[in-house]
Amino acid sequence: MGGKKSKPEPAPGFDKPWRNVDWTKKQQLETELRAIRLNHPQLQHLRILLHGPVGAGKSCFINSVQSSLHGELKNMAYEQSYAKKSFTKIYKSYNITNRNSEALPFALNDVMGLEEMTEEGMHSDDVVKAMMGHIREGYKFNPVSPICNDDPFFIREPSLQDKVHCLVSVVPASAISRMDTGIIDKIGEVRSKASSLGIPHVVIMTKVDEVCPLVKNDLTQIYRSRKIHEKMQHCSYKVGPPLKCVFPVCNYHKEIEIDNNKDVLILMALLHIVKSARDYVATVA
Ligand SMILES: Nc1nc2c(ncn2[C@@H]2O[C@H](COP(=O)(O)OP(=O)(O)O)[C@@H](O)[C@H]2O)c(=O)[nH]1
Ligand SMILES: [Mg+2]
Repeated sequence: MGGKKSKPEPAPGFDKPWRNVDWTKKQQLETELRAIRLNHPQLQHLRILLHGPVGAGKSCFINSVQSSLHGELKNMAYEQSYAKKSFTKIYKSYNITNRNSEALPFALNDVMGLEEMTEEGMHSDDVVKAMMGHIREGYKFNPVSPICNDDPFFIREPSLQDKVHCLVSVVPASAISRMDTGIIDKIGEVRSKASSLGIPHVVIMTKVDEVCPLVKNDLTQIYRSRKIHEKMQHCSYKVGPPLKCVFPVCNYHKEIEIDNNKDVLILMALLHIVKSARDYVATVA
């Protein structure tokens, strides 16, 4: 009985980080974001669509981006303290500004949580329609039926400005391993449409603090943590994009002060998203 030899546990951290992060480069990231140019007469800003399960941290990510860029905590998108029902039912676009109140050339769009759409309700149809620019801001999502072509919020012939230029799946590190296959399939449907249109797809992995004590204590350990590496691989495998398009972040969720290390991870992810969107727009000009 009990003759099992226990294998020695691998150390929780790699000797060296597997991605390089300069934790002093927050200002440089802000400067790069401000310097993004679209060179496109039809476009005022790039449109980035966030989607993912209820409670993944989509609203929190929008607020975290705005907080990082303002140097103080901001609450523009409504977060909820329990992840039961999706709060976001109205299709809304958040324009992003910096601390000098300059509008940055991108907006983050928030849709309802994926599990709120019923199995028969055309699955991820509304997310795909939003991605293709058919849904006007202010539309109230109906969980049981997707938008109809004669709805006043339906845009028949979307302009490049109405369309989405980068798709972002927001996935919590703490739930990726046991995420419902129904949700994974819905994300997969949206991804395959994005890929057929050439729209880039990025994954934001939130709640890294909930899966690794090393990282919870010190965010600069993020790329030394085996746990985080493993969760990022899960995200890549289950959601689809390669590992280089998966970005771990820790949102502002309980703190009341700005944190340089959170900001660096959030702004690195944002810069990658915005550059992908800009490059996509350049190809469809
Ligand atoms: N620990 C932790 N909690 C988070 C993080 N991001 C979001 N949350 C919490 O997760 C809950 C749901 O977040 P919310 O942004 O409303 O999710 P949404 O449904 O995707 O918009 C809130 O209670 C947040 O405080 C994170 O990075 N770490
Ligand atoms: Mg939300």
